[in-house]
Amino acid sequence: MPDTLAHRLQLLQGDITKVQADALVNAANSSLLGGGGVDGAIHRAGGPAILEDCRKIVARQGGCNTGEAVITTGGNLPAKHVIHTVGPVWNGGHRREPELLANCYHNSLQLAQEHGIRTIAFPNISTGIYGYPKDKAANVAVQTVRAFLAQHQLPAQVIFVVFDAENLRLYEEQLTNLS
Ligand code: AR6
Repeated sequence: MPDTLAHRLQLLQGDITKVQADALVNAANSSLLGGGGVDGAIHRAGGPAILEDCRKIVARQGGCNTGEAVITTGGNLPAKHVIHTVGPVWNGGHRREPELLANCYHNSLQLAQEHGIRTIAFPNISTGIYGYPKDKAANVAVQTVRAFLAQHQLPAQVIFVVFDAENLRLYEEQLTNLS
């Protein structure tokens, strides 16, 4: 990977709600009304303003389809915005899961770019409750983000935030293979 692209990718382990970035991505569900995992953590830390914005989006467009993304305030989070995207539920891999997961990353980055966002942090979408195999998901995430950055100036920085040791190892592997 060209040096300039490698510098635009960062890896962090920890709680995404603590990350200083212009936008955090939330692994939401299509209701946009909250849930467990990282979704629960983001709504808890960000407070009711996020849910208020989500309700307005639901009133306008009835939720968010798998692979699509919407943007709200970051409420009390250090991040100004939250981009909510809906990952696919893993169903064996033959129900367009890779394409839908790639859409999550691509559409979140597209929305970030449209809002002039310079730094964006992603959790490992679909790899918790939705059961997507972590190695396959890491590959889709890194390849999709890399392809987007190669074509666009913004976002300038993308931070992959891993929570568990297995994802840390997988992302280290993916990012090393690229450099
Ligand atoms: N910071 C960073 N990563 C986290 C955090 C955190 N605070 N908490 C969990 N993770 P999941 P999904 C990691 O289950 O699989 C919700 O109920 C976690 O270890 O949050 O896309 C939604 O409402 C895993 O690697 O999201 C949906 O119904 C990754 O975040 C459903 O879960 C994603 O795990 C979405 O399932």
